[in-house]
Amino acid sequence: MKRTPPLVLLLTVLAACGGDRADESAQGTAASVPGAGPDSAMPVGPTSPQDSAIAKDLADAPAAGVGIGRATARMRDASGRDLGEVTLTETAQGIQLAGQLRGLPPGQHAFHIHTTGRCEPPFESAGGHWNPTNAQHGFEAPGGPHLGDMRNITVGADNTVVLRGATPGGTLRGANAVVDQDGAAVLIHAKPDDYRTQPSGDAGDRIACGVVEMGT
Ligand SMILES: [Cu+2]
Repeated sequence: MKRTPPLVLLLTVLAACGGDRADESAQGTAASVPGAGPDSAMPVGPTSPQDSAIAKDLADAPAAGVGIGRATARMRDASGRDLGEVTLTETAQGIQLAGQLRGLPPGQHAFHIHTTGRCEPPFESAGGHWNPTNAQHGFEAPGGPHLGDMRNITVGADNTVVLRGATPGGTLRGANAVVDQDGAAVLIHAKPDDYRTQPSGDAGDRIACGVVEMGT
């Protein structure tokens, strides 16, 4: 590879100054990500509004779990296509969810835990929202939210999303356990959750589903 010291020096200096454009250029030079052009950056970064909302949800939650459990949900669309995996980790404040999914329509989508661990298209088999505390649906509803309510996810133009979620007060196997006799499922809907319409946020069709499986 032909080296061009003046450019490298310039990039180094700009990166050291914290210039965003220089950072992007330097990263693009250092590591080429297949299929990742300048317009396909992940929309949800570590400092997104969604992350801030999740952090606040958890900070406001009373201690719930003991932080020992881990589970996964293999997400599939109605045709059975594998979209990726969501990991559920029990923390002292609740369950945190994380994953990278592909093959979803761009835009905002509701992201919930539903009460039954059955994913038979069109996924009505997963039942309603996981709601062991008999709450109202939605972050903005009086008496809400359900334990299974999570913040909307935003899928990028490249049909992928790095998602995060949290269910403050929930546990995998302790009090208000998500993994009960009939299990549970992680669901993604066609539309965003409006955080207030009963009983499920006017989120539309169920477009992806994954049965929650406890880790070993
Ligand atoms: Cu749902």
